[in-house]
Amino acid sequence: MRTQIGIIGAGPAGLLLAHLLHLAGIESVVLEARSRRYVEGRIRAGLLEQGTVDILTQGGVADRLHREGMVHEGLELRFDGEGHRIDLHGLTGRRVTIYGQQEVVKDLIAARLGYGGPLVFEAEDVALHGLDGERPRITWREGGEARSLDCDIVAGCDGFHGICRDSIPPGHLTVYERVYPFAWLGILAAAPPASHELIYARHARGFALATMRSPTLSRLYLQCRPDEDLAQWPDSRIWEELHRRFERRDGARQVKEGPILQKGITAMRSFVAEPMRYGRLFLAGDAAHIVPPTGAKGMNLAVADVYYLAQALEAFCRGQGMAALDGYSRRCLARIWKAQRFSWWMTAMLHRFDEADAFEHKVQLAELAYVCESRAGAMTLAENYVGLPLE
Ligand code: RFL
Ligand code: PHB
Repeated sequence: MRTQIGIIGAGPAGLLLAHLLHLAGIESVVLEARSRRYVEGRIRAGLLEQGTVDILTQGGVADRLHREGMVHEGLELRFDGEGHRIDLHGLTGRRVTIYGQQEVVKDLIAARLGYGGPLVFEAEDVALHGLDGERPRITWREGGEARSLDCDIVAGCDGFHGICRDSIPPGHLTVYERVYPFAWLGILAAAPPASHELIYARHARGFALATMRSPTLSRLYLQCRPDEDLAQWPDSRIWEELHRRFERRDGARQVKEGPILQKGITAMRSFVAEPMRYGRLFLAGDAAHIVPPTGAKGMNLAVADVYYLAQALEAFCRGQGMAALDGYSRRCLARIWKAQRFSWWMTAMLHRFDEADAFEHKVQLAELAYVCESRAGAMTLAENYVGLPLE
């Protein structure tokens, strides 16, 4: 088999890249390790920057997003038992949209299958060969049968635990990493959201976030230990802890309880591998970088990467040589590092650090107060949260 672009991974990055290439008349094959059911059911991100919505809209895959997505113009920071609204739209003129990542993935899979684009699920033992030459080859097994694909370029969109980054020989990548001493316990519950906007709460017992998927589905997160055992968290303990962390001075209980449909623990990490390229392999999304979810940047960065990669691949496929592809990594990383800084900053400002002393604790509260009381402080949060421009 032969194609122009071999894409590893059918997450938001791989599927959107395949779609943007299709719109530009470029052929690709997408290989995914998991089943369609699994990738469509994987609950993860939920917050889309306006730039992400614009890319999906221009790509013609946002009809359902515009029908079902919830547009937000602000968010709440809660600390010391009081809420403070950050007026994202008033400050920046931009909005964000709540729409589950798995819904984006479903829409992109439907689009891909709708025009008959090759998309292989349950591809086993995917391996890359000849990346430093002009004709890279991808091999895998499908239903026990050995398969291979020759291509011009390989796009590594296989997430943090994929094989693409590890296919780069030692010594070619520089890795920057920070692992945080806590994780998030996340639940999806059949209950109306606590508020019409997201609430980011800093509490002495730890951070908590109240977000949503629809007017009847809440998504709630609690800071927990990195090695937390879910078995120690029966539903009643989760609700009790949520009520305490969102507590208000007036004693009002805002979090609404309902049947818990899903529970999980998410590790918190900052990670960047540079450059996002080796020979004819180009990395995009979580395969190259991870951010802690506090800034809601992970999926948005994946979308920005493939937007740039699709442009560079178009130039390459039109016969303009490697120049645009040579600039890909640098162009992405300039934006990625700003999102890394923002995600790290939001994480530091809102979480409980066990080793922090009384001085650091006071500084953390002063920083929150500054962000809420100063227009410049609020703007720093708002312009990063809604997404820096995609130049
Ligand atoms: P994905 O989504 O991990 O997709 C990679 C795909 O590659 C497949 N794969 C392979 N395929 C073939 N061969 C192999 N050897 C393979 N190995 C892996 C995988 O099965 C998978 O289908 O990466 P991608 O496309 O780069 O997308 C990145 C996003 O998924 C990620 O950044 C976000 O989910 C992060 N994130 C958030 N991002 C946001 O923008 N806004 C948010 O509100 C937000 N909240 C979150 C989040 C991530 C979370 N978790 C669970 C990590 C909240 C949470 C709790
Ligand atoms: C989510 O809706 O899952 C979500 C929203 C904002 C975040 C993280 C997760 O910062």
